[in-house]
Amino acid sequence: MTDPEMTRAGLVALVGFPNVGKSSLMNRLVDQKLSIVTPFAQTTRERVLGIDTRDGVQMVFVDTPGLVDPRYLLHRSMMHVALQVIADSDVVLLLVDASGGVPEFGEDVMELLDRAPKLVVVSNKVDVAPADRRERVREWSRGRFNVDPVEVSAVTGEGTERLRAEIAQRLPVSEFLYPEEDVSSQPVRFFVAELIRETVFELYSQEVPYSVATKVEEFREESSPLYIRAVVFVERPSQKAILVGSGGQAIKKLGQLARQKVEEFVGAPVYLDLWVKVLPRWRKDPVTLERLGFRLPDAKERT
Ligand SMILES: Nc1nc2c(ncn2[C@@H]2O[C@H](COP(=O)(O)OP(=O)(O)OP(=O)(O)O)[C@@H](O)[C@H]2O)c(=O)[nH]1
Ligand SMILES: [Mg+2]
Repeated sequence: MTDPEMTRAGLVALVGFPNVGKSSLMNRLVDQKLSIVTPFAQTTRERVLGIDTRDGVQMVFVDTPGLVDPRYLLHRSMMHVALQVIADSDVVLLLVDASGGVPEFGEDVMELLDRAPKLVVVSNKVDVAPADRRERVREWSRGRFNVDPVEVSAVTGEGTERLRAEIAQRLPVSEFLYPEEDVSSQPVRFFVAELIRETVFELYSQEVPYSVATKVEEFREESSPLYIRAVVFVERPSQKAILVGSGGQAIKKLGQLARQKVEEFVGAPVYLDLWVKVLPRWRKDPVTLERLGFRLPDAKERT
């Protein structure tokens, strides 16, 4: 047994603009592919938990959707999740893409970040960032938050051990929050749905994936191969036609690639029964969003 007086544990939020590498860094820190990664912005839509327990320290990472100006009700849900996570965490990792520009956050976000008691600015993608850009992030971090950034690459792993040490020293002395062997508190169904959605990003042109939501509707663990029935929701019949493709070729490819990822994730053979359904305007409709499992801000915040 680990002595609870000697252990540290807490929630570690990963926040920042879309596409800065939040999900990639979480996967790197937990040594597992838990959160989906694509070259496109606004991939992550919900909070994704990744737990890492080693050397008497338990870090419960919370990957979040990018901080965006909401255009859809779905975006409001995404923003709400990110802000809530900042407020709830023990340590906040604010990620910046060192190969891009420095972010300008709105007042509401800045206020929350200023109040976040333990903020670590993380300059990511240093493997591809020129020296002058890295320097700009340093200046920005010192100017805005009065701290030096920790420079890392989620892709090569450079700097991540230092980051781990910076996180550990900021975590409160506490018993572990989850059993030591847990890697997430989310159900396998969630990860399966996410892997299907990631594959949609890989196979279809940029507009379609943003209209897609995925849900696992049946998961028969006792069958061999595992039987999983999942639905890919789109907003319009024309998108359904694109997803299915002529003679069902496209959906077949999607099913095959997604099945391989799911098999790797669950470590067992899988029968993936994939369906496409039209759910008109689901990104804008509170009822369908909630049915798909998105948490919405209170009605008064939705205006
Ligand atoms: N070269 C390089 N690319 C990276 C690094 N980290 C992430 N990327 C790439 O950046 C892109 C976005 O990565 P994600 O991890 O999906 O970014 P995110 O911040 O989670 O994005 P959203 O969920 O859309 O907000 C992907 O193509 C990654 O492979 C890094 O350290 N170096
Ligand atoms: Mg992400």
